Formats: sequence, structure tokens, C-alpha cells
Amino acid sequence: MSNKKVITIQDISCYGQCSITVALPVLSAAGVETAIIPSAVLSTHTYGFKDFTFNDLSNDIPHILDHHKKEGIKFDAVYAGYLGSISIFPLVERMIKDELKEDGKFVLDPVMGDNGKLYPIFNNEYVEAMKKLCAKADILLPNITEASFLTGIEFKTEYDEKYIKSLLDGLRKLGAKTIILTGVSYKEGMTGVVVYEKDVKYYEHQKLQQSYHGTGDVYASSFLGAYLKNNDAFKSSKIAADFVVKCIKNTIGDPDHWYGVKFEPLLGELALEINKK
Ligand code: PXL
Repeated sequence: MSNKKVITIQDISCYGQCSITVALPVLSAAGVETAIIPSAVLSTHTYGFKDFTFNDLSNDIPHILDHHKKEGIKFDAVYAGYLGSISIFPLVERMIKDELKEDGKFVLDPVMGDNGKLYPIFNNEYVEAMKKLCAKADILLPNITEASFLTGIEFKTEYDEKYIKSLLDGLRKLGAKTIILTGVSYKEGMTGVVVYEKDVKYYEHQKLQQSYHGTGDVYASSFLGAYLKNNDAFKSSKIAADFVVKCIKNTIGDPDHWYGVKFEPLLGELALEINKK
């Protein structure tokens, strides 16, 4: 039987452990063949580094997609992460149309912000473009900040189940099918992930004091790796959440490693967990 195949469109941050430099190793460890479309090339990610370079690749991508189309290359999933500029959005739509197998899934991590704020270089126009892309998502993986920008519902740090349900309903209204909402914390010292398919399920786990850049990318990539290896959405969410917690624990206490998580030594354990029968 051939491996599942995914094509991911997100940036290459040359240094900083996020986006493609996370997606490739994580998905490969899961046993999923991974192709890439780099949306942009940056010298580092944009969080905590000064004077990073940014080169948008929207002029190259149409030629790459033309060639793939000519070759008839198709995937089980198109996975979009950090896109970087508005000009990339129509190209993602083209990928959904041209590169997905008939039963293939469009998986969207609407990377835009955290802690109630948009990441540098993003604005309202970007949020509006992301809303339109959400309509196409078979699986959408926002954090609460992104969910609040996408739905126009106020960002809160303290909330109840009713608030979370309003975010989920708002995202459904945009057209997203399955929603995996991360960073949902109802109790001190705990956090978790809400999975909204036919019903709403919650997986709660320990919340660590320290947070790190790139953990959203580790989460989405490990979720997708697990999902494409026949784990259901809830099980995949749990595997990804447990993996992120382990990665953070493995990084805490190393002040030189402030820019991302040290996930590499844990990939073997992730592979075993994903492929456990
Ligand atoms: O981890 C999300 C991400 C990906 N890529 C780049 C980023 C960020 C978040 O800031 O800056 C370039």
C-alpha cells in the first residue's frame, strides 16, 4: 500500500523551527510523504528576531502548479499554514482545485496571531482573505486569537463553554467543517483542545508556564500526521497535544533556545504513538 501524500504550503523560515522546517520532519516521522510549496522565504521567523528578510514567492508558485497539473500530481491532503501575503491566497485555492484527490482534504491552520494580537505584517485585509479560505476548510485548526479575529468575537483570556461554543459556531458559519480549537483553558494549570465535528469534545491536559513560538505548527503537523494514519480527529488532537507538551518540557530550562521547541529528539516517540494499533 502506498503512503499517504500531503502537499503543504507555508513559509520557509531559514532559522527558527517553524512552518516547513517543522512540517517536513514531523510528517515524515508519521510516515506521510510530504511535498512543499514555499509561500515565502524569510531569514528567520518574525517573532522575537529583528530585521528579518522576507521574500514572497507568489510569482514562482503558478509555474510550479502548472507543472504539477501537467504531470497529474495529486495529494490526499493540501495543508496550508503561514502564507505571509494576500497574493498567496488565490494560489491556495488553485491547489485545492487542482492538487487534491477526489476524497482529499483541505486542512487549514489559519496562522495569523496569538495572545490576542496579529503577528507582525498582518492586517484586516489578511484576516478577510483568511475568512474566505476558511469556507473551503475540511479541517480548520485555529487558536483562540485566530478564532476571535475570524469570527469578529471579542478575544478573552477568561471564558466559559458558552464563549467557546460561540467561536465554534462562528467558524462553522464561515463554512469550515471540522474545527480543532487549540489553547482552550477552563481551569488554572490546565489547557486543552476542543474538537467540533458532529458534537463537541474536549481533551484537557496540563498547561505549562512557558510558551514557545512554533508550537502551533508542531501541533497542526502532528495532528495531520496522525489523522492521515487513520486516527480519528479526536485521537489525532490528543496525540498532537501530548506531543506539544513533551516538546515544551524538553525545551524549558534552556535559555538559549527561546525561539522554538526542541522537538527533534521526540520524533521517534511520536511515530510510535501515531502508528500504535
Ligand atoms: O509559527 C507561525 C509562524 C510561521 N512562520 C513565520 C512566523 C510565524 C509566527 O510568527 O513569523 C514566518
